[in-house]
Amino acid sequence: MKLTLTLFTLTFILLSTHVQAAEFHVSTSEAFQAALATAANNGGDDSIFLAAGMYYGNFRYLAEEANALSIQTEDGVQPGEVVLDGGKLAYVLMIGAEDLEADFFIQGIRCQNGDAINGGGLSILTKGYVEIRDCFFVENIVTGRGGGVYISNASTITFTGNTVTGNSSDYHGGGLYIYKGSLITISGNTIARNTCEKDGGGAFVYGVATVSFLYNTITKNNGSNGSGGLCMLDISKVIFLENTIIENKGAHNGGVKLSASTVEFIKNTITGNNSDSSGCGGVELENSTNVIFTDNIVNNNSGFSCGGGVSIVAYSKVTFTGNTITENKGSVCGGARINSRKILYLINNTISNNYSTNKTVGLYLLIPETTGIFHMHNNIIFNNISQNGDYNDIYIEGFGEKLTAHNNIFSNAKALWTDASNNRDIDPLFFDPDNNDFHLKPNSPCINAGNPNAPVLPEFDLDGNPRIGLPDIGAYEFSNATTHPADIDNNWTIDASEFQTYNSYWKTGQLWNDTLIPINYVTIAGWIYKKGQQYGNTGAGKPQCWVPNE
Ligand SMILES: [Ca+2]
Ligand SMILES: [Ca+2]
Ligand SMILES: [Ca+2]
Repeated sequence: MKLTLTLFTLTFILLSTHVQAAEFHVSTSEAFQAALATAANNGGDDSIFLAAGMYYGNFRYLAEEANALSIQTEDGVQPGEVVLDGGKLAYVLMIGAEDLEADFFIQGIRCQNGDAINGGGLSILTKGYVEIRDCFFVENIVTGRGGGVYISNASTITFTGNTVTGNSSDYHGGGLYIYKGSLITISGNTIARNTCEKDGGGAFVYGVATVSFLYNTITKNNGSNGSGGLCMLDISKVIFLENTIIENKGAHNGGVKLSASTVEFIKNTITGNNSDSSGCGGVELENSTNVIFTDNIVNNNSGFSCGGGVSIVAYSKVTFTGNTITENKGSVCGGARINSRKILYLINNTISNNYSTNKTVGLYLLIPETTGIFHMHNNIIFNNISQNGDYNDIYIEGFGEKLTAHNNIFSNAKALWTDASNNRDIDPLFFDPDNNDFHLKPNSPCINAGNPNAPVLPEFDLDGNPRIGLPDIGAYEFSNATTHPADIDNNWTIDASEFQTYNSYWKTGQLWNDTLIPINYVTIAGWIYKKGQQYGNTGAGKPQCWVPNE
């Protein structure tokens, strides 16, 4: 009925001189395909609304006009309740507007069981704007690029809140493949368990001016002959912020490989990624000019030749601050390998407990230019173990013009410092390194022992806490002054009403200080409340830092 009315309206619109947007409301596969066919050449912008349900078919929109199209769920339908199923016969949804500046908005649909050359779940060709939001791309396969999603030549792309799982490609981009564009924002997506034969088991992005990659979870993807989690090549600028990259695997790179001129790599967690025949386990940045690598946790990755945790090649400047690089394994270098041509700042990092079979373990620097400058202040580079090398903690190849090292902790270094002071070989007293807690113990010699005049000194530590007194050495500032968030009156006891308030917020999923309460915070609050006594803060990682007083 709605469709009939809409077609009547549409006829009226086409007869009138002023073209307006048309609306289609569909609930069957036939009606959806008919709406796509009509929308493709009716000369106006269109919106197609789908009712909840299964839609079997291989749907296509071949534009004969540069107008916009939106495909979305009916009001009140939850994301994923509209299921498009390709039956393993061809692509699920193909949108062709090649050489047209047509805009597309797709929201809330699930595309599954596609089988195509490129973009098994969704394939979009346009020069316009593409927005894909709250969709699911599940178990699609391709022989070419982009098992789940393929987008080519769009000028601007917003890819937000989508779930891309279990897709596969015989070439690049198991889950997602994006080819060219000027401005791409990929945020809040889950990209998991996708596989490809070449690069980018989870996602592959090529030839884009600016990529913002924010708040995504990339996990358990596999690139059997290339890189595992994510691969981006030929990019001008990448902003890589607050992503979680876990347990991806590739032959030549495990977690993330970026080839981008400018890289801002901030507050990411990179753990348990693995590269088994060559390359880097965790993060590999190549062909860069300027790199900012700040406040990242790179833990328990395993690489083959270049670096277990991190490998960076930059032609101008690397600012490497406030990171923990721990428990990584590699053959040439275990922790971080940095090739910096001009300026390298290495300030307030913790690079510990890495392992290498060959040369160097903690930090391996290549300073190839005689004019190179390297400033190393306030770092803990400790307990890195090399099977065959002489220098466990630091190995510098090349000379440089100025190499300074102040207020660091390390055991041994192959380095010709031009200026060095206050460097010590001493146990930093980590809180619980066996359980990956590299916070400082209350009696750590690193507390207030950093250089306050270090260049680019991070204002906040890896937890986001401010400096207390003089800066501490390493990525974490020791702090035992913070009370548990459940302790509303900050009197170092959690009474019954405080616990019940906190617990009820957690149970009902309400925000507490603008964040969802994690279950382990509630567990700790309950334990302190049950003990019925004052508690203290040990300075460990949250929430384990809060314990009843003995
Ligand atoms: Ca149209
Ligand atoms: Ca301090
Ligand atoms: Ca209290």
